[in-house]
Amino acid sequence: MTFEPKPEHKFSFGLWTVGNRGRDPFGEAVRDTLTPVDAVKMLAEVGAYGVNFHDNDLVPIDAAAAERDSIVREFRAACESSGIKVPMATVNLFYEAAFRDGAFTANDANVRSYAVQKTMRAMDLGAEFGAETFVLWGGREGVETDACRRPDDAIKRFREAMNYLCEYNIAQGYGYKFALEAKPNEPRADIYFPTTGSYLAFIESLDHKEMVGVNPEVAHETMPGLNMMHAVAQAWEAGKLFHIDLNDQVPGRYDQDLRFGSANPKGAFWLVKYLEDVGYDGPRHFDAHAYRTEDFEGVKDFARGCMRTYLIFKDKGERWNANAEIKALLAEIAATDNGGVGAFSTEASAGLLGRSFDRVALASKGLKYERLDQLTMEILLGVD
Ligand code: GCO
Ligand code: MN
Ligand code: MN
Repeated sequence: MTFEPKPEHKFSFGLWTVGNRGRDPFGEAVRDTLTPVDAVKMLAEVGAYGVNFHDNDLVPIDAAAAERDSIVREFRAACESSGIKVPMATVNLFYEAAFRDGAFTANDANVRSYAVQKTMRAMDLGAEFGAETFVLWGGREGVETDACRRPDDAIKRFREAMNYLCEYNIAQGYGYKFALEAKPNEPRADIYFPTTGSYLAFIESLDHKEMVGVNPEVAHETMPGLNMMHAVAQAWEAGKLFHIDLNDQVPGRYDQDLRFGSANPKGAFWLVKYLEDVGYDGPRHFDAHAYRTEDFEGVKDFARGCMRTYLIFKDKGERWNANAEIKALLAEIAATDNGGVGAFSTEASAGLLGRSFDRVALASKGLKYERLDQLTMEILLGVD
């Protein structure tokens, strides 16, 4: 097993991930600026498939039209010569002071309009590179104090912006799928739509709900102690898993953006196995960054590590599925799953009410999940 990343694995990185300079609230940058063109070359070198960007990762916010055009030309040439795709684009609605009270949900209508305009322009930019998915992460859509607005007004404003952007997508013929990315907090004390599940419910209220799905992130579900794989499974079951952000995180801490699989390898294993078992075929986007201790070589180690860990878990998942003892235990589980209540009818419900269940017998046998989990651990620990 070489665990070499190949284009068909669809591994992608954001410009902001490999370009992260190690700045944090307590200290300045420790690495040099990585230009977008150099980032693309590096991603090709380590075997990635794609690169993603926020509008201003590529084009500075105050660039004149001519500068924008030459940046786009140069970046496209770099992508083409190194065979790197742009599967996803996004918009930065968090960095500028104008967004200090939110973007689509800000109280000032001019801020909201500016945010929608900036998003339309970012959609134009992504479309120039053939991006198929447009991610929206509402990092500033939240509060420190609930005195400032009613949260349901924020939801209504977010809906208005999404409906507008879907119409723009149609009018321009871009064919984007929007992927909404939830996060519970950071940089705001509380961010609206704190979980993937919140967005899944909200999407149903949109004019073009078929155009909008989710972009769950490991760290964002893990910060509040939730199970990422369960969030992903709910999105998948709803036909809404349009993108995914892979990284790692210890629950309850600040937003760590650790290398994929490095904090909770077992959770990462179940996630990879799930994605592979159901046949998710979108990009595997690593939204993480190298430790602050690293130089440029360390950033490559980080990027290679994310992809290698994914591929190792993919292999472990195949071993899990093929393991004879695991298969036998799963067959025992499946044998008990014979029927269920089925669809409601008056007769069927009368039948169900008339059945007698021996509830003591129902709990008479151990379920062997200890053994099943130990077999899982032995595969993970490499002694199977
Ligand atoms: C974060 C987020 C971002 C978004 C990105 C794409 O915690 O900062 O994960 O990295 O994914 O802005 O929209
Ligand atoms: Mn994040
Ligand atoms: Mn993210």
